[in-house]
Amino acid sequence: MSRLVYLLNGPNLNLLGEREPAVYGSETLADVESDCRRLASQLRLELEIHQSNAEAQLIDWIHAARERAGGIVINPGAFAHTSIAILDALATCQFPIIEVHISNIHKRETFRHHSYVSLVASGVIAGFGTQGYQLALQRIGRLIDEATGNEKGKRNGGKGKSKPTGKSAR
Ligand code: CA2
Repeated sequence: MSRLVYLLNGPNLNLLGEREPAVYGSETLADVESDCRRLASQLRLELEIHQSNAEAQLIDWIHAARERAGGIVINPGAFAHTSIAILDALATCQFPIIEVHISNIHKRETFRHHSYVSLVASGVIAGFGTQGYQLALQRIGRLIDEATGNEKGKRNGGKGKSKPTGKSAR
């Protein structure tokens, strides 16, 4: 499995750090991206990072990821609540998808409580601020490790893949 992870951000997230700091914090998207690049290299993940305000562009990147990547971390922005097209594109992917929301969408307006993307996400992170992206990267790194039988992923899932030691795992 590829260790390439697509980190996708949807509409208006280019404004991060510029407005509404009470909801979305004061880090800019560039800050988030450089934090994620640093963490990705520690996790031996390759990152491809994109943001768009356009649904079609996000779908094209999901299609590209489908061919090349081992996972997607996506903050779909408001498209989480509206876009069956993004759901359909993600549903074609055979690898883990982690959905991130900076704010706790369940504490906000009821129209934000439902996410189409959650239907295909391995996990959802919401309300941890921009730290959520790093938590998502750690999780997707673990899932990729488990799928490829790498040491870090062997805590539970790698039974039978490690060298026999003569000692019981329990
Ligand atoms: O909490 C999140 O990450 C959201 O995905 C952000 C979306 C919102 O529609 C979702 O319900 C939850 C909105 C992104 C708007 O980003 C801005 C950032 C700074 C200033 C203004 C908007």
